[in-house]
Amino acid sequence: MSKYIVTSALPYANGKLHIGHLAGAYLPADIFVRFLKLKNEDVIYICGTDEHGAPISIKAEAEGVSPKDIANRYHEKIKEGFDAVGIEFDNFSGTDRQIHYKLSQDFFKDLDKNGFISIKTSKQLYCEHDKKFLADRYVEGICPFCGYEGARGDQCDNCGKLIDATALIEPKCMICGNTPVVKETTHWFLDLPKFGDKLKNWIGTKSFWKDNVHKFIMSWLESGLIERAITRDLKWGIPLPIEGNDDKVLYVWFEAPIGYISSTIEWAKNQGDDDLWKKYWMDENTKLIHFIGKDNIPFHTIIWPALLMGQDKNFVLPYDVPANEYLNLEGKQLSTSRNWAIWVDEIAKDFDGEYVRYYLAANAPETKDSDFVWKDFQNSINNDLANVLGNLANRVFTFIAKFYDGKISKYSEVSDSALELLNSAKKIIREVETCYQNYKVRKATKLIIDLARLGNKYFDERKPWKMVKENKEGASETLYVCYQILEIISILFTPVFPKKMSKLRASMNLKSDFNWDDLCTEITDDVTIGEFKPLFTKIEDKEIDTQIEKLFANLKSKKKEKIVHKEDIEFDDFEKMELRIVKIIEVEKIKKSKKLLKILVDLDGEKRTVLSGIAKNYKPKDLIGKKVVMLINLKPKKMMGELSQGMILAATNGDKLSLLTLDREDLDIGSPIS
Ligand code: B3M
Ligand code: ZN
Repeated sequence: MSKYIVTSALPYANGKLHIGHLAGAYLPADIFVRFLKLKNEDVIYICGTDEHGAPISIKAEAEGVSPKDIANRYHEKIKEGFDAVGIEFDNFSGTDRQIHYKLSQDFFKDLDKNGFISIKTSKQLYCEHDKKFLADRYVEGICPFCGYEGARGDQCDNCGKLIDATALIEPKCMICGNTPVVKETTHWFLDLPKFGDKLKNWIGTKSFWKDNVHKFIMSWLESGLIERAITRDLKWGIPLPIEGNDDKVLYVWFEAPIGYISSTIEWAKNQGDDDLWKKYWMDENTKLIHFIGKDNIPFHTIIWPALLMGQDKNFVLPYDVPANEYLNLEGKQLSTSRNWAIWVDEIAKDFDGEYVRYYLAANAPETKDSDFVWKDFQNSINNDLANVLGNLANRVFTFIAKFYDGKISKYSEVSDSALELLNSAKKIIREVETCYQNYKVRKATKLIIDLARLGNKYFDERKPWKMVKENKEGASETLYVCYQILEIISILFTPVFPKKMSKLRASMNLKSDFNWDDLCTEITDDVTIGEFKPLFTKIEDKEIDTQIEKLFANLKSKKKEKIVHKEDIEFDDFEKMELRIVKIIEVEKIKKSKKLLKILVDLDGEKRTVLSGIAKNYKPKDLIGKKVVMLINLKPKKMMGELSQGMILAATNGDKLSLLTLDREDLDIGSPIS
């Protein structure tokens, strides 16, 4: 028997859960854990809220409350969301707790003692309006790797690459919307390159990891490991355990994964055995499995393992990191800020929480992004569940009650068609087991519904409604076999439908304490059924129409930014800028970017290349020949692999954009602006 620690990414305590969270990191893990528990494996399922970092303090500032208030509020709300859809952790903690502070600081101290930390002065973005260094999510801009517009100060959500905030194109302060400046500050860095060989060897043993995860790490390793700042100039967080420097806090991604351990320590204490956590975390045979969304891959496969490797204690390293892709909504990316989302507490109020589990399991974004479509949700509940599985259960119960007084006996001789069905069932059981074991929930659900379909087909072919009149014994064989199929499904589907399957089993008079080994062996010669209520009710069109209306009604359009004035400047400051008229001579699209164009300009004989974020507003051919205003002496910057030598000026309100052009065509190229 193996020991397992299964974790799901710690959700930020700055908002409620939406279905995208569920589909990516929680439901697949919950199903996996329930499966392991059915197999009598020794498994603990660990999670908690991620309560530090910029997302929480930004929200707190916006509302004028303390970060702790925000963390507490959303810790509760997130828990309610999980309860509503039956995500059951063995422990659900939070990172703003004493145990976690101490352990995180110990982690830092061990790394420091073992020579993996260095102190460096580095350049960071600073907002002069808010008097604040803009760490992580305090700043957004265009990703320098893929051109995505909403990239954050530490990572791009689109390509997943980790970003140094100063490399962001067109950075903006998330508090006031102003453009930050670059300022120096001191930080503590994790010396990742020192772990290079060890990480490579370890990852070399992980050929069984999912393709998307493997590819991501390989490209990361190829581009070379660099030192990463693990402290931040923020007030909210775990103080750096170095005397005189407690105005710095540990970077949220340094300490959050340590939360997996601190939550386990809390669990052990609650179990009344303080050391119990060590039996899991310090046994090299434990399988540590992290379920995450794809944006969390680099943290879990490189940085977190390095943190573990740098400890004096012998912690187990991740065994597997099944990362999922994203769930879209009605064909568009989920967006919490625009409220293009379905919130877990809301959907679970309007529909059975297990319908949500089923639909998200059947459409899990395992190998590619998948889509939540309301009509499709309705169809899969009405067709797969009500018409197929629900129908099989209904007819079996109705027949046994009506013609056999609720009691039938095992067949003495089994017909060929029954044998065929039972053999298919055995094969499906093996396949479903492999699927669950390998996090292939999508396929598992499909196989189980297929089994119910086979059951219905067999029932239709045997026509027990006719046979019961001529051959009561033969008809009872049909019912007994279908009852067996339902018994199998009641176990196979337990990880997805814990409540419904337990109800079904109660109606079938099957034991409530069961496990995977009971498959096919638990039925006795005689079976008696109990009271039965249909398992699934169909969803009406109007229920779905209401949801679609609600979705669009709540959609927020992008906010217009308020005007924030900058500090006064001297005339000299203005004079430093070399602004001139240039003429656009060539324009090319940049393949990977929707926003940027590569523009070649003529500056009175001198040619310069500029990358400009105007692709959404201008077609390349319409730009050729235009005379525009350009900032000439802006330091050249490499973006998306190209060197941009200056900046073409434009006015914009976010959506609309206009280049600054001339109202006299005969002005010479190169003319200065003053
Ligand atoms: N709090 C989740 C996110 O990126 C992040 C996960 C932490 S797991 C240690 O939204
Ligand atoms: Zn990117």
